[in-house]
Amino acid sequence: MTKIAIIGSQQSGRTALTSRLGKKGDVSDITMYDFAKSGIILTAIDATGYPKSIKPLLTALNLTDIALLCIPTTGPDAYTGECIVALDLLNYKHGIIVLTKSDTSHPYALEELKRKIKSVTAGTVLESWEDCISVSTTTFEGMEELKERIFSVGAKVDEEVAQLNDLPARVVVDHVFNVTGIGCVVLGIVQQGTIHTKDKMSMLPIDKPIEIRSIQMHDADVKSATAGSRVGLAIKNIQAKDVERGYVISNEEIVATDFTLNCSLSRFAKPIAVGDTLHLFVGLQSAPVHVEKIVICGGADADRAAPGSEYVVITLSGSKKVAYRETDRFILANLDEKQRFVGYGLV
Ligand SMILES: Nc1nc2c(ncn2[C@@H]2O[C@H](COP(=O)(O)OP(=O)(O)OP(=O)(O)O)[C@@H](O)[C@H]2O)c(=O)[nH]1
Ligand SMILES: [Mg+2]
Repeated sequence: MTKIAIIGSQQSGRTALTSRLGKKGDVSDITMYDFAKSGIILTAIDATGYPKSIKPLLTALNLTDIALLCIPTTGPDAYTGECIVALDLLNYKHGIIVLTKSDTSHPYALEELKRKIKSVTAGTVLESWEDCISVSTTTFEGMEELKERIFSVGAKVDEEVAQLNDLPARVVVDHVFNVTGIGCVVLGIVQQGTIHTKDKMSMLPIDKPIEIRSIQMHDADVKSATAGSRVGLAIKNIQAKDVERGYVISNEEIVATDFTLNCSLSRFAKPIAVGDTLHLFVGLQSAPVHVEKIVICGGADADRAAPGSEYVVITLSGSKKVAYRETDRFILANLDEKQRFVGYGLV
C-alpha cells in the first residue's frame, strides 16, 4: 500500500489536490483520504494544520513514505522553505514537487519556476526526488501522470519496506477511540516487523502490557499485518482514554525524558544557546525540552551553537516521557522563530 503526505504553504492547492486522490476520512489537524481500486491501495494525508503548527507536517511525513510538495504558480515562499528544511532534516527520500494550479500560468513561466525550484532545493534531499510535475485540479492537466508517478514510486517504496518485515514489530498510533462492545480501537501504521492477533506487546511510553485482540485492514479482518500496513487494532487491557496519538505499540522501545543527541543544525535556523527551550519531535511524539549543555566537535562546553554546525552534542532535559529506538531521528524546533526547524539529532 502506498502512503503519501501532501504538504506545502498556505493556499498552495494541497486540499484540492488531496481530495482528487481519494475519499475523505478522518479529520483532525491532518486529514486522511483513502483510495482503493483493483488491488491498489492509497492513503493520502493532507497536513491540514500546517503552517499554523509544524506538528501536523511532521505527523503527515512520519506516517508516509512519499511526499508531494505543492508549490503554486506564484512560486515558493517562506513556508515552502520551511517544508524543504523539514524534509531535509528527516532525510525524506521519496517525493515529487507538484507545481499546482498550472492553469493559472503558462508554459514559459512554469519552466522558469522549475529552474528556480532547482536552485532552491540544491544540496538538499529533494535533489534525489522525482522531477517536478505541473498539475491543475480544474483542468485535470497532469493528474493522470501524477497518479502514475505516485504508483511507480510506491512500488519502489514497497520493496524497501518489505525488508523491514523481520525486524521487531512496532506500530505507531495516529488515532484512538472507544467502540461500544469492543473497547479500545487504535488506527496506525506498522512501521516495522509483523504483528499478529493475540500478540502480547506494550503500549509506550506509558509501558502498559496489552494484547492485540483483532486486526483490520481496509475494513477486512486479518490475522497478521506486515511493515507498511495501515491497520485498525482492537486492543485488550487498555482504555481509549489512556492512549494518545504518537504512542507506540512495541516490545523494544527506550523511554526517557532527557536526551543527549548528536546533532546537525540547519543552515537556515538561528543559533541555539544553553538555557533555550526547544521542541523535540520523534515519530508522532513531541515534548518541550531545555538545552542543558552544548559540546561542539568533541571540544569544550560551548554556550551556543551556530546554524549549519555538525557534530554538536546537545544535552536536553524535559518532563514528558518519550518512547524511541536507537535508530530514530529526533527533530528539534524553536516554535518562536519564523523558520521553526533547528536541526536533527541521533542518540
Ligand atoms: N485555478 C485553480 N485554482 C485552484 C487549483 N487548485 C486549487 N485552487 C484554488 O486555490 C485555492 C486554495 O486551494 P486549496 O486546495 O484550498 O489550498 P490549500 O493549500 O489546501 O489551502 P489552505 O489549507 O487554506 O492553506 C482555492 O481557492 C482553490 O479553489 C487549480 O488547480 N487551479
Ligand atoms: Mg487546505
